[in-house]
Amino acid sequence: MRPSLYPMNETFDTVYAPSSAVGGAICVIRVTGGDSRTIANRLLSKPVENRPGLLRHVQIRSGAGVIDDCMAVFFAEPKSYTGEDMLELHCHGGMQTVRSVLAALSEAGGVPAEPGEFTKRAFLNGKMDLSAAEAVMDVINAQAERSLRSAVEQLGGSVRRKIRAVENTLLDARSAIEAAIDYPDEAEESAYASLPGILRAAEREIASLIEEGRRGRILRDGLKLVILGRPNVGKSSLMNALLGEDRAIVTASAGTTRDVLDERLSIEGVPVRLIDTAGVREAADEAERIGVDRAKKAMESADVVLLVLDGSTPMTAEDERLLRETEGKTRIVIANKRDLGVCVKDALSLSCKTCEGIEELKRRIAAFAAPSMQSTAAITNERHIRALELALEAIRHAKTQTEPDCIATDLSEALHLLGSITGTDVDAEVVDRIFANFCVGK
Ligand SMILES: Nc1nc2c(ncn2[C@@H]2O[C@H](COP(=O)(O)OP(=O)(O)OP(=O)(O)O)[C@@H](O)[C@H]2O)c(=O)[nH]1
Ligand SMILES: [Mg+2]
Repeated sequence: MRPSLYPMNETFDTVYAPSSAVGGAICVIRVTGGDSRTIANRLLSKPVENRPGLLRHVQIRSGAGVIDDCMAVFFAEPKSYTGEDMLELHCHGGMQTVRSVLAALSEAGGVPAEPGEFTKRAFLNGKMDLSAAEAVMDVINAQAERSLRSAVEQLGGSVRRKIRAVENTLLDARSAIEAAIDYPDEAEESAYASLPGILRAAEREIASLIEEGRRGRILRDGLKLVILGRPNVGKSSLMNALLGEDRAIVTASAGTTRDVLDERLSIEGVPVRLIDTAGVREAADEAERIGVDRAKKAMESADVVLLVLDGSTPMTAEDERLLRETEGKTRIVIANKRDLGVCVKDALSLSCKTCEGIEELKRRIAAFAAPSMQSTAAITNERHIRALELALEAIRHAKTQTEPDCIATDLSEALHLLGSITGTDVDAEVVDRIFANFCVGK
């Protein structure tokens, strides 16, 4: 169903944009809109055939002569990504070729596309629901295998299917209320009597989607690991060992790391944000004091703290204090420098120098994310989770009401919020904001 967001008689320009990075061997330039066929016939050496989807060898021509010798494919509406007539040019990727092709497209009547305009049109033309359109950027941004799998499922309509199921429950509730409003005398015996049960079911369904979504957020945002410890125990060395590259500066003197370093990586398929911090101690100067404050702040927002000790020497008072401060957090206590000897027990013994124990650490980190990894079909988009939370509030409010009219109002609110997720009931402004965060050409 096409949402009636914009005036129905509004016609869209024919727009174009490079969809792959300029500077590679080949650059894909896409054109979408009602004039795509005219533009193709004007610029290409061969007219558009009645066999859409055929990749053909063509020359692109403008007033000055042939600009490029390349491949082109035409998709006739509605069988295209956007649902409109579309032209895709697979031209040479050099800066000047791309510049000349874009200039020719402009001369032929095209307009540069806005960010996300192709996917926005796909949504507006009913080719995909809004939640699937939003998943397109998650697919592009996915940093780990499981994140990608989750995004691909959402692209395939997993969010829409879950929302539809809850909508059906709420529609049952609404018919029960309508019966009560139409035949108030029979309300007790009618379907209205089943309303409390239906509302409880809706509440359960939405609450479990929210819970599953919160766990699944790790798939989108990464498990946040904060490396903490006193100076010189090997925190930055640990970051480098996990990353497999010399990212952080490592030196033999204490107080090397001053600021917070933030890197993304994948550990056994789990997306991770790894954060290295300044060694925690009584700071020697202002910069170090700020670094230590930042380290403590990072610790508070961590999903898992990696508390590093120097396992080759006895524990210090600072180590003891950090052990106490992180007691309530999810943490892994690490005794580093195993190659120099093992003094500290009850900790994961490893060496950043020889990499002994690093694999075991990776396994333990991945284990923390295991519950989140179960369901790659969870609703993980923050906008969707927020709408679900508000819908849950509306249902809970409905449960406290006795008048059918008031319950009906709450149900309409909940249905509106669910519709804003899939895009059947959403403001143009929200849609514009979503696609403004896309990249150009997608
Ligand atoms: N032998 C040995 N030395 C290590 C190991 N890990 C780190 N080091 C050494 O310990 C010193 C400190 O390492 P860093 O990684 O800079 O320590 P840090 O905890 O980040 O220190 P600050 O940033 O100052 O808080 C360096 O000389 C490292 O080479 C290890 O497993 N074995
Ligand atoms: Mg450091």
